[in-house]
Amino acid sequence: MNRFSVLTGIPEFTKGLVRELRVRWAHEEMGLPYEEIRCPHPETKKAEYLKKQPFGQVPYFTDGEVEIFETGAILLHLALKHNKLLPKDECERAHAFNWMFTALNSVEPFLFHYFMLNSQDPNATEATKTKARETAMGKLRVVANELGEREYFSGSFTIAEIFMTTVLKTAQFQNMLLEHKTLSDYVTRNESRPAFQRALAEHVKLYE
Ligand SMILES: N[C@@H](CCC(=O)N[C@@H](CS)C(=O)NCC(=O)O)C(=O)O
Repeated sequence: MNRFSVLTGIPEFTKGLVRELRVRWAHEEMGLPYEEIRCPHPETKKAEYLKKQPFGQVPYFTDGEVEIFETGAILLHLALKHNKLLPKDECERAHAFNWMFTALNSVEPFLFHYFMLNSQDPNATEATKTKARETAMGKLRVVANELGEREYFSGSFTIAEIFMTTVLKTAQFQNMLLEHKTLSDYVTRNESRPAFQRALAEHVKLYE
């Protein structure tokens, strides 16, 4: 049985935004059973946990002898092992990889940087925050332009869409999609998938 770590004892505002949701969602889309390993927040910084996830974060993941801890690697492992959520065609598959890494490399770090400055760093100046927001908004403009009126970035629903949706959800949370209706519709459309709804229903139990 696949297992992965999830956080408990974290603030309410993180509901729906924690990266373990990607792993749950992928399992639900692929029809794979899983077990969650609940970890109270301070426990993830202790030596025992750091053996599994050296940054002290969630999730780490195990599938038999496979023990890994990056959501990108976890979803790639699942997609390749089970031959699901990736196109068979080489060119289309390469595009799915491209959009997955766009979400993780070219968009997420900038949204996260702005989030940290804006809400977690009391010493950040207004000028620094404005600059970080502008940079992140620039990334969103590119992404919106690339999606255009299309339904998916990668041509069909692949793991790339799980990454892009969860990354854009953090932009939506920061009111950064107000001028990009196509992106907020994209998030809503993917969130309405039954597999996402099942994953979310399990995730929110962590806050009860
Ligand atoms: N690159 C990692 C990032 C993992 C990550 O940032 N996890 C966050 C939750 S979304 C976490 O555990 N934060 C708590 C902390 O850093 O103490 C991945 O995608 O798996």
